[in-house]
Amino acid sequence: METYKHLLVEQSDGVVMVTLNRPKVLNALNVELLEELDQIVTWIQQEESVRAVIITGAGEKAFVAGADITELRQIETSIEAEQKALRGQAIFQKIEDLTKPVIMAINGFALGGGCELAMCGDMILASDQASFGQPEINLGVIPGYGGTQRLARAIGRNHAKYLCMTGERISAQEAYQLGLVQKVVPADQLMDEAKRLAGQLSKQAPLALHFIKKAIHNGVEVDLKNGLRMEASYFGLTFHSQDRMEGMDAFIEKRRPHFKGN
Ligand code: CO8
Repeated sequence: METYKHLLVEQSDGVVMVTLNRPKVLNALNVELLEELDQIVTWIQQEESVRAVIITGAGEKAFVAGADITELRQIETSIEAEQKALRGQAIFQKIEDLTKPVIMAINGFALGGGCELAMCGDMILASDQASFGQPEINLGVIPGYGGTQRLARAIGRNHAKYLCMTGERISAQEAYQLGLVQKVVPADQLMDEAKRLAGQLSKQAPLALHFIKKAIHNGVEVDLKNGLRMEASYFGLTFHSQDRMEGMDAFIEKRRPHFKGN
């Protein structure tokens, strides 16, 4: 594994924790950090021993307070802005497409690019001190790392329009009520809960986890009939694995399954 300037990476028992580490600027996403994120995601995907991922932010205040506005200020043309948005989108997509479960542990502000990054995880766990929002409108621009698209899919068009058009921040509790966040926990319990959840996921059958992600991601983009067809096909594919024999044998033998990922 490489060493990184803006990321802290810890690995134990099949779980990798990536901490975005620019706390002086509330972990704002600059180009260097994004490229490092791309590298670590490539490594995570390739590394068989990694069975679950946690992404969080350094410090007590922020997960990520958005793209780095000092860098955005220097963009000179529409083409350059578009290219930078596309590059960030591609990196975020790579996170969403990881075949392993990704928990976003939101320890504070998740704004702009931070909210967009959070939405690329499989589940969002938030501290009760966290807040979410798409404040790009206050800068005279729109979300560029997927905010208009993933937010509308996550909470519906009207709530997404409200948040993007007003730029208002919402609390973790409100985000939970909207269905953006899956669980809110007291701030001092966030990392313990993220590790507990990651530990649980790291012991599930990897192929089945992968196909659940794929079926849900691909399924929501098509009509129900085709989504169901897709589900049946992925269901069939899980029957190629040793893990499904292990899961079913363990049930019959009244013991815990030991999934190996084959
Ligand atoms: N970029 C750069 N620096 C930042 C950012 C940011 N997004 N957010 C905070 N900082 C810096 C501040 O400038 C400050 O630095 P300094 O100490 O040197 O003055 C430091 O972090 C601490 O911030 P504050 O003093 O402002 O802390 P407060 O507690 O008073 O406020 C807030 C916290 C409310 C989070 C406030 O910092 C804020 O509003 N930040 C900006 C939030 C924002 O607008 N985010 C959206 C950015 S745009 C975006 O994400 C677009 C994504 C798509 C881009 C696609 C093309 C590239």
